[in-house]
Amino acid sequence: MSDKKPLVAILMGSASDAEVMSHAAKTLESFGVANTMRVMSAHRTPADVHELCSNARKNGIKVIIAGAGMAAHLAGAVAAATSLPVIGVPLSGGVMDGMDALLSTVQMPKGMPVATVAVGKAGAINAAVLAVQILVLSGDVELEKLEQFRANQAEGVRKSDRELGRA
Ligand code: RP5
Repeated sequence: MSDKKPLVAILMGSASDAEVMSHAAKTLESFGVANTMRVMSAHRTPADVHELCSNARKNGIKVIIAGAGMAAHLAGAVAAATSLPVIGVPLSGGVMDGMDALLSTVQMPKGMPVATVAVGKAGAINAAVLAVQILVLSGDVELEKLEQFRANQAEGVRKSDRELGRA
């Protein structure tokens, strides 16, 4: 946790989503991006979702990440309440193992976008990286940090290749 004002709000539909969504928070923190994490449900606490999201811009939030499983309407409900960029993370669980959440999150009607990332942990991490990319455009994160992250990733792949030793 930092004492900087949060730039990203991470919402999740249930406490049962917290382990996966914590990867979004950790990734943002690795870029020095202050964030807030809340459990709020499109179905169980819709008024709370609306209140937070309709006030988010004036409270200094620049991107909202919303993770939910099953009939995952959270990201769409967030998009309905704010014109800030919304990134949806579909989560697995239930009989369809994430396909239900993926389609619920990605299939928004025209004019109300939700930038939908992969199901689960990879999606939570990518949501944070995408938020960082947006925050680079707004000047809130230095481009050098993003480029370093990508260079480190490339170096990790090259190291794996060297260790495999089959060139
Ligand atoms: C969704 O339903 C939540 O995002 C969670 O992934 C799923 C199950 O929620 P719980 O029944 O575990 O609270 O709303």
